[in-house]
Amino acid sequence: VNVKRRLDYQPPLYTITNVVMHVQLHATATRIKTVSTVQRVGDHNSPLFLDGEKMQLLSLAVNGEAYNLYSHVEGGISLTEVPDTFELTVETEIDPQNNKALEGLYLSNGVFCTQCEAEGFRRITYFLDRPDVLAKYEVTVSGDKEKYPTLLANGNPIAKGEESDGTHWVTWQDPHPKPCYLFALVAGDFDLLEDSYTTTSGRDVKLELYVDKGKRDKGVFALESLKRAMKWDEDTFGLEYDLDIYMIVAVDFFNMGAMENKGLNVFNSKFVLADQDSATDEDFFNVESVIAHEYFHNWTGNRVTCRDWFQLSLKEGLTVFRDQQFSADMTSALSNRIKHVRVMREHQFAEDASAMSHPIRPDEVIEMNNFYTVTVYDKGAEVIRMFHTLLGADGFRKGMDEYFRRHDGQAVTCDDFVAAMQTATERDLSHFAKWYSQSGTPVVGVSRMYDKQKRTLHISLSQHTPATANQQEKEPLYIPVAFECIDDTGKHYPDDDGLIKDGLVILDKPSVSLMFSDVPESCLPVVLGNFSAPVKVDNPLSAKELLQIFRFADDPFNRWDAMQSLYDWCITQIELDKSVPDSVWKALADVIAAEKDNHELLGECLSIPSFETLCQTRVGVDVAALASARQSFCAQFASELQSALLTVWNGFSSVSYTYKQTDVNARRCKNVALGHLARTADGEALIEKQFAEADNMTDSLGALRAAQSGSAEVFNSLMTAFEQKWNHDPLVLDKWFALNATTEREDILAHITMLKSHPQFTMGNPNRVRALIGSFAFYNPVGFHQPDGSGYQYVTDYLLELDQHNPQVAARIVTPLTQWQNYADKHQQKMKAQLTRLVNHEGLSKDVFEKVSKSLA
Ligand code: HT7
Ligand code: ZN
Repeated sequence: VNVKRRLDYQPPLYTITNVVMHVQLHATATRIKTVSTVQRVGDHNSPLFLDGEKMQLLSLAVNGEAYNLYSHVEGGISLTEVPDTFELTVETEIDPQNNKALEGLYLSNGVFCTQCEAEGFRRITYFLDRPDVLAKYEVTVSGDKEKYPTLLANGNPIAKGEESDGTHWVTWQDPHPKPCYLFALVAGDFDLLEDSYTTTSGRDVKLELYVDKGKRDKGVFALESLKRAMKWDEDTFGLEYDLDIYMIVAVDFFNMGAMENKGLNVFNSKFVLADQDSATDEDFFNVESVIAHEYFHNWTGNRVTCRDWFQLSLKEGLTVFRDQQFSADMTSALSNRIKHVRVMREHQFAEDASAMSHPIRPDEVIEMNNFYTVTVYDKGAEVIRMFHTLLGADGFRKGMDEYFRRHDGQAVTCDDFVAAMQTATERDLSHFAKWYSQSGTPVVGVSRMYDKQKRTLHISLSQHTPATANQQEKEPLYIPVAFECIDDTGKHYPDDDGLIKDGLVILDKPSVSLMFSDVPESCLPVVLGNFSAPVKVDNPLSAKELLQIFRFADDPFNRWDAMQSLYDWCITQIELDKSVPDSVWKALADVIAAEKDNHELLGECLSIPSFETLCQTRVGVDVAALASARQSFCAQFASELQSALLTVWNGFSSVSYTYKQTDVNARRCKNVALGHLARTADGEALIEKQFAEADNMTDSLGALRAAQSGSAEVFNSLMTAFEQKWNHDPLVLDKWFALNATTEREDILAHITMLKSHPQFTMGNPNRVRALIGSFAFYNPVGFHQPDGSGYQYVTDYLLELDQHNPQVAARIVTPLTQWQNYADKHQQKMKAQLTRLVNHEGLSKDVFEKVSKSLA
């Protein structure tokens, strides 16, 4: 296998400055004629290597003359003796209808659509498919007018016409040089939503949103979100849109969430279509955030792009951070922050503890598609957030301005980003930059010593990063630790030496000591406010102390986190066959009463840490034992706090649905409470009432989720009603598939087998596959980790089949199997047996091979 290494980067030997393409659409035989202006870079005689895969080469010409000094080599063609500057004409033929990998140009559901990031353009034509080759494109798309009335590509439409044979064509011109991964083409028959936006400097931009026929009304929220994102980027970063038209197309078959192609974003319809009947509050949130994410890429990704794919976090970490800030401004800061932290703890920490652990800027890659990870995206965003914390909003803005001033129109590296931040703010960020190269989750240890006589408190903060698969040696990082010291009356204390500045302690060596004089014994160190760094914390605190933090910490994130730690502690008690003290139940009832009107905090505080989060605070997890301890805590929680929970559930008088933050918070609170009440005798009636009366998907789904932990009979009858109602809507049906897949039941594997033959299920659609098989593997711990290994075997069987069609999606769903390190030996053996089966399978894709072989190494 071909391993690519970051340090082997070489600038391109040739570049392409101009591209003129003609694409003649045909379901099984699309023809593409590409005329590229090629230039030799520097003084050399090396051949010109062009990437190309899975196509037929029809002809090749240099300066208009047929050229035969080329040979097919692995992954492309090699041309010798080419002139220094010339026009290269390549004609290729591809089969979009049978492209089930959904990379390059594919035809699904009657829609032609491209996905070129990371390396899909090489499935359309032979090209220098690398992000540091930037060219201007003019693209003519032609196709059957009746089947494909809409023909789109990047940039502005400059000409169109019709032929007598029933075809028509449109020519698009994109004035901005771009790497080929941002190329896009779409053709189909859509409904169109139109709008416009005037930028601060007065440029009128046409906004166009293309959706499946009949779904216009479900696109309104996405279009409104786009305008909010455009305004926010102007206000926050001074960044305006730079073309006359911005198009978004929603498609049903898509490997990921969305794609930021210049001027022509392609979206998974799941992140565009939303209305109150069919979308939950969470769906609305996701639509707004993904719309914003792709829009923000126009500057962080498109105008300034990546030099090579190892630098992916340059655009993704930064753009995720930007969309997080936007969402926090549009909705609310606390629930957003908690959402991000859950992703980090449930998924990124798990990745970092597995053999797929990698720095946010990876060093070695076999298949680039495998590196669109929670590490590159979400830990990458946490690193950007730390810049923001350290430099302040103004310093960060200065750094961003400098980054664009230096690099607009270029393909650059993470080091270039750090350098711009550093120069603009006159800070030495060289130690901080180690976050780009070191993988693993640091553990920040907190220890304290109180001297009763002297009334002094000594607190030591230490850091340690456990070795990871790719790196044995770890160095101390530069970690901003938000810090509060509070006593049991809520009084806050400064440290003697002023090491706490603006609420932050910089932990930049193995350990740092803080001294507090003349303080009471009840003083506690409260660390990592707002999750100020992507680390785990080892701060041994009793239940009483955690409750003290909940009562008195200034930082609302810390208050929530104290409750999470308290629940984790309670579950540990149960694992140790001990009971949860009455004082805790009493305190929890007080918490609910005290925060009854603070729906946002209460909703979050009533949520018990997920099974996946609990795994990250334990080693050698015995799945059935941990799941049963969690269950039993949840059951006690419900019975001990039943009347308080009922008050919460009743507390939100249901006015008619609007997606506004106060209502979102209240609905969340109500649905979390219902989830608990499901485990009580009254649960059934409440669930049925909510399900019957719901005027929106959030409450319907809230009832169904709650029913999952109540009686099977009620659950099944509600599920049947839901399926009948929503049979026609695949996006809603995905919720139903996922609920089925995450239910605990003895016959879960037979049940999934039955669902695979549901008329709406198809292996060809990644959303369906993720809903059913992905949800099972990721979120049904008891079913997936069955003691006899049948869950692992089931998923493996499925992946072997899926891998033949769509390796990218197969490689994502294999993730839980590769994270065997966290589980008890008995699980590990059986997980590895299936991984071995996979790795030995003839014809396995390099996508799955990379993850599985690393995991077994
Ligand atoms: N930049 C986009 C990444 C993406 C992608 C990558 C590989 C294969 C398919 C893909 N679809 C989209 C999405 C984003 O981060 O905005
Ligand atoms: Zn992105």
